[in-house]
Amino acid sequence: MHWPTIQPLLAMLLVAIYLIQVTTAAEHIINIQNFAFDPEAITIAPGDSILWINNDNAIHTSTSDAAGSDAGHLWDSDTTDTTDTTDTTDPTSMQYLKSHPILAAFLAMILLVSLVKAEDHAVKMDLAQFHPPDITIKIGDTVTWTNEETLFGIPHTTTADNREWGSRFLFKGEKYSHTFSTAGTYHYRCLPNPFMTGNVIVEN
Ligand SMILES: [Cu+2]
Repeated sequence: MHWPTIQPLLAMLLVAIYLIQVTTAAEHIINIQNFAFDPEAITIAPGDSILWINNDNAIHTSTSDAAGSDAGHLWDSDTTDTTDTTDTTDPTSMQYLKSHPILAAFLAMILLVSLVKAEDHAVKMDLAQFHPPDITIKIGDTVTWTNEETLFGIPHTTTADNREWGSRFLFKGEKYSHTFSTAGTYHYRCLPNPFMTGNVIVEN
């Protein structure tokens, strides 16, 4: 498959992975009761959150033992909020996206934009005809004409009746491209072969 064909599939796959990752991020609750954590031990996935709730009348904190490289605690409810997020294992890139939903959403958006990206359409010049003679495209798309003439390799032009575009004489193997920014039907011809005509229909 060539790249423009793969792009939408790739984008859909990554958006699907993103949605699965985002919807599987869990929040766990640890209750503080009778001077104890309940549960005392908990297993979570990278990207998950833990919410500690104090049900005692006494004041408690949730403070990690482990000192970081700058001698700080990984989390400490005394210095931050009562809620904190911890990653106790090295997250993979996908788990990283899971714990950074805004970044993941941004990447998903870029991929979606690539879906609606402008396309390039090919029109062949052969046997003194345009193939296909009529082509329907979207605003922003490009048409590329290529002389693939099998009849003595005679040269052709692609020339709009309204002169919006006009190529020089294209010899066998040569190309000419034009990008369309306005909707409409564009009739065009080959100057040395006036019977050789085509239409580009540009839709919104
Ligand atoms: Cu021609």
